[in-house]
Amino acid sequence: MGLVAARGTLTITRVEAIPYSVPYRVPGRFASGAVERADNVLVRVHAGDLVGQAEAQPRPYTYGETQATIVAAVRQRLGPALEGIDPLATELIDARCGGTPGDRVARGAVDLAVWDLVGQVLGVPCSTLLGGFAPDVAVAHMVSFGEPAAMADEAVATAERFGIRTFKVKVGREVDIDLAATRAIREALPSAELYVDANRGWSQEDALRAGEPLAELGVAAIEEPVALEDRRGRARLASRWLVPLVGDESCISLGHVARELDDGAVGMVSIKVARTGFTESRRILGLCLGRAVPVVVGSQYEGGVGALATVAFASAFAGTAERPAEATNFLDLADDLLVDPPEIRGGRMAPRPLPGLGIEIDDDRLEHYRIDR
Ligand code: MUC
Ligand code: MG
Repeated sequence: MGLVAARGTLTITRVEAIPYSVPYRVPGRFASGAVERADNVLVRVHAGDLVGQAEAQPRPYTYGETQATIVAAVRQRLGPALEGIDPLATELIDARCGGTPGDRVARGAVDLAVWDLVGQVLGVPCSTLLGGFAPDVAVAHMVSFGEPAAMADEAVATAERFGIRTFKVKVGREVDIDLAATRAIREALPSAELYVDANRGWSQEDALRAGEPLAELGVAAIEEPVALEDRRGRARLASRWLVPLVGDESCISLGHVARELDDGAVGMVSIKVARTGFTESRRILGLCLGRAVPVVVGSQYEGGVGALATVAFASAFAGTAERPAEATNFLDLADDLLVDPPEIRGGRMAPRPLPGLGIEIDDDRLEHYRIDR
């Protein structure tokens, strides 16, 4: 079926939100919170016989959303707003889902599921639809809080098993512990690329104290050092540090990114498809390219379903493929919903060469882990 024939012949009939809970092998622990289980929501957008799918990860400490609010937003507002629309009309769908400042992760997942559907309708992988820049991308692994030696062991094991060479070290505790953890990983992996993420855990003084020794340890970037409200402080640190200050929680939408760039508060932007879908993430990328500000494709501890979306976006554009994408923390899960986990070889991941995102859910596992019956 060609594009012209496809348009208008298919409409979205139903949107499902299925909450599920998968245990972690290595819980995600960081300055702003913790992820002890993957209490996520599987979003399914139906049109004809096709189903677009995506995963929403609630992060109450970042967006105020919980598993329950995501389920409610999809079931009560976003799903009904999409019924009857041509799934190829992604801008119309985005407009229908907008209009509120909240529900970011719910809206991000709906957008990703719609794009998965679009790819299936057209018979093209999302990575190709979005831009098809690279066949694969290098990936970065986030190392959660633990004893410094244990964090180094985790990084070494991940490097040895998957060939990963880039690690984002969670900091934002006591500066001395942060430095000890970063040093332990640096000593264990002397040639690895390291950057750190404080998740707003430092005071301005902590950040000033940590910046120089971290640079001496060869840290390539420092993410979200201080409180969100401290816009001047962020700008001060950004102008002082020789390495870029990465905006994550301060850059959760196109408007936020514009403000942070105007403030001179960030030198790199974390784009997370889990919160801005493909539609708004692409706009954020354009804004950053227009200001010559580099981006990193970030993660919110996605499972395998989310990782496939992250890698599809990261590989689609020159501006995203040039840096390792954070797509590997599905490795921390004790189990997953996918029939086959994404593969990482030589520190790289490829989007699935299948229509849409190539998500194949294991029905038995979904039945086992869903919590709505
Ligand atoms: C990050 O970059 O901050 C922390 C919380 C979350 O949702 O994702 C992480 C990663
Ligand atoms: Mg971050």
